[in-house]
Amino acid sequence: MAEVTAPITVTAVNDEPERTAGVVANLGVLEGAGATSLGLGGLAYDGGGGGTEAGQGLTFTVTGVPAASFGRIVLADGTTTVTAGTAYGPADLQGMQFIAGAASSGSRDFTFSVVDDGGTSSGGDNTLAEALTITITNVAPVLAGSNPLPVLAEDPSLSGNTGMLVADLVAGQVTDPAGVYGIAVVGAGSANGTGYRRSDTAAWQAFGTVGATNSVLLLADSDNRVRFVPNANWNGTDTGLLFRAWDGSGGTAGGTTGNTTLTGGSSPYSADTAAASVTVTAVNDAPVALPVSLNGTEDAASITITLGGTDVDGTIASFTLGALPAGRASCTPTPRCWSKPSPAPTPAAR
Ligand SMILES: [Ca+2]
Ligand SMILES: [Ca+2]
Ligand SMILES: [Ca+2]
Ligand SMILES: [Ca+2]
Repeated sequence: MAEVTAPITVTAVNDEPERTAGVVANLGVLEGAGATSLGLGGLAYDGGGGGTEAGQGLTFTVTGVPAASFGRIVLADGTTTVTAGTAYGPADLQGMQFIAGAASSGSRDFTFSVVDDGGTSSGGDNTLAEALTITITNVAPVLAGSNPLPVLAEDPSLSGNTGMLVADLVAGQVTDPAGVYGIAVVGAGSANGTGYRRSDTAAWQAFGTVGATNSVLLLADSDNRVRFVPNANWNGTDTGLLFRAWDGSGGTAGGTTGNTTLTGGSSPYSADTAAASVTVTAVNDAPVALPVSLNGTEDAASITITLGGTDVDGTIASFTLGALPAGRASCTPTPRCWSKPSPAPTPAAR
């Protein structure tokens, strides 16, 4: 039997590129982090196929970047923004960095593809997709103190007691990588007044019961205000409004309650609290004269009159006589009664 030689053609099928060195690993940074390497410096790729396609040309294309609010990817120069859909050289890829944006926390992906020039015919695969997740961890705000509430005069009118913007209360007192956000009120009671109030519109409302597990969250915006309503006639300095800085990375704005049991670290609340002081200055209230009634013995040489009065401030200095007993006019029998210093008796009256 004659042998027949049948030609067999093996068609090359392209394999996807392979990473031959380096790692593509997730990246964690703190809120507000400056340019931080993506850790791609050691990367190397070839055309794949276990090295049989090492000579293929490669193209590196960034396929996904975080939104600018989360942060941006930049080249090694720290300023040139990397954009999705753009091809970069291998050295550019190796030097890429991340700069955190306004976001205080969260995770987003950075992706790129490595494409060789072997094509995709006959079921070939020319693309290696790479991805890493960037996670931002919040940094708690730091609270240095509180600015004082405006000075009040004793017994302020409610309409005139407009308190203070939360934004002014903490102006210059809070540092946070993402910026000042607001306060978490953890105490609002006072024995010197009917309490502190808050307002985010024209209406004032009481804080109610507040504490670590139900702290009232107020944005430092152009609406939220706080004020103190002192007791009648009270004056002095009260420090009953106690709060932490709140960076908004947890909890909901709008006067809702938040749990400030955990503070500092990566929490939304400052480790330190601050007390807002409010000074109420004394106002001198008018004294009140007490009525005086007299009893004496007929023909007595004199009847002692003791003047009395009350003053909420304790500031009675003197008495001014506005009217005297009617003296002779109400005296019987006439003409022997007289009084001082009503008009001195005239000789004719005696
Ligand atoms: Ca290949
Ligand atoms: Ca923060
Ligand atoms: Ca007074
Ligand atoms: Ca007085």
